[in-house]
Amino acid sequence: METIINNFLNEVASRNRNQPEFMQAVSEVVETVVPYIVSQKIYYGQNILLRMVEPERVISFRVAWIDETGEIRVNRGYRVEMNSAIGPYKGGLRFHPNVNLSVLKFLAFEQIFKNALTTLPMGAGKGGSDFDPKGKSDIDVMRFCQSFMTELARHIGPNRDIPAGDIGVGSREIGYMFGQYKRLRNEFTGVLTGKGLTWGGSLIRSEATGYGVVYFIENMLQHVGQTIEGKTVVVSGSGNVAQYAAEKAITMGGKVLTMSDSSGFIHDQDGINQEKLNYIMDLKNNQRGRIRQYIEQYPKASYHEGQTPWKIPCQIAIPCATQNELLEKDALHLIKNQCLAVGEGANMPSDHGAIHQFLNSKILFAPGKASNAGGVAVSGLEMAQNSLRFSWSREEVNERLKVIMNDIHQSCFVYGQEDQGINYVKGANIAGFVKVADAMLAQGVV
Ligand code: NDP
Ligand code: 2IT
Repeated sequence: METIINNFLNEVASRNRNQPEFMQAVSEVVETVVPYIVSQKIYYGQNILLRMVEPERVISFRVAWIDETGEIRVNRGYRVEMNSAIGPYKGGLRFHPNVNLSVLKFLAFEQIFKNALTTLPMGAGKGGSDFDPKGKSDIDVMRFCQSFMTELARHIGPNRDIPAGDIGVGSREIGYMFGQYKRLRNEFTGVLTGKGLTWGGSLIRSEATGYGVVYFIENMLQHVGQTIEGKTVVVSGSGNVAQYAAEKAITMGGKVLTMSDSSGFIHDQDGINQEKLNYIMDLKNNQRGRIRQYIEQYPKASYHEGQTPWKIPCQIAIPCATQNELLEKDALHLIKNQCLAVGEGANMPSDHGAIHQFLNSKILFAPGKASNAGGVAVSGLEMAQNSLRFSWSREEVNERLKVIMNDIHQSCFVYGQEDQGINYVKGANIAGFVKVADAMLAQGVV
């Protein structure tokens, strides 16, 4: 088995040189899916995984724009259209200086399995730019978004490819991009998700990823006779996913001790309650400030510059910032401190070593492609509402989100059974694979 896996990875690596994040995401899937393929007559010999790792289409383009001082700026834009076996390409756009093809291909690859797990008919894509919205004026962000969309518009559409937000792309950026798309096409369609509530957006979309990860953690805990109530929770990040993961954990009786940004983390031993979280939401979403400002408002808390929060003892850990933010040494701290459950809000936040430490310990570990699927799931519900020209209530969308997270947990349960309990990594990878592979087999070699 090891030889088959290594030969496969060598072949993929030789075609994707200098793409470490992409190879990391592929290896994690291959380790669990290849043994399954070998055991299943219908998949073996069809080179399905080899087809899945090759994007159907990769688009790369120049984004030239003039900033408010009159200087001409140039960024690079991308859209990776990864897989359309079960639906139109679907996935977010990331604006961050470290965006490159390796990062977007890892995200697009994970999106294949995640979108399949949601039970909704969505293929996979991801895109973005090395543009950094941090510290930019609204005018500069608008000009960049308009230039970016001027090229992207020709490649997307409500039945072809439906982008959404991700790191650095929130409601402001979606608004500017939607406005430009509508102007170019002279059509009001559901081409982007994460839209504002008065112009086609869905209730609960902003909350969905964070709420979903907490629903998933609750599912895992219930399975071993526990709940979130009364447990200590460490959250990283302070963006969209982190904010609503913290909010739901607080509502369900958890005590949230930390939040962070790329500069450091804050630790509040008394717990971040809803009032304190509202302060963080205003600081991040309106003032676009830094998490260190929390201790000016709440001086009993502490700020740890340049550090991640994984040494703080907790029962539940929810990484919600970015890839490879939780390393093997961090996993060892969590295990030593008797953490019970780790639910990934971010995409691939735990590195290879950390995942293996979690799997070898008794920790309940939910990989992002299962536990953060609530965001894209509600994007799918936004698409459905746009097609119906109707909007569902907050309760209706939230109920559907809960059912979807439950179903994902159940799929992991079915495919991830092992002697020692459920292996959620294996369960999520195989359940996602089976759905897409069956569609690819039915549609022939394309
Ligand atoms: P936001 O841009 O709203 O927030 C990102 C947060 O992560 C910020 O606190 C940011 O800090 C921090 N961060 C970003 N890059 C780094 C870095 N290199 N090192 C340390 N911290 C970093 O993004 P989201 O909350 O939307 O996304 C967070 C994660 O969740 C990503 O992995 C994303 O792919 C994933 N995700 C998002 C979904 C969504 O619906 N939005 C759905 C599913 C997954 P700073 O402000 O200092 O940069
Ligand atoms: O990683 C993700 O699933 C997202 N950023 C959300 C994608 C979407 O289309 O809502």
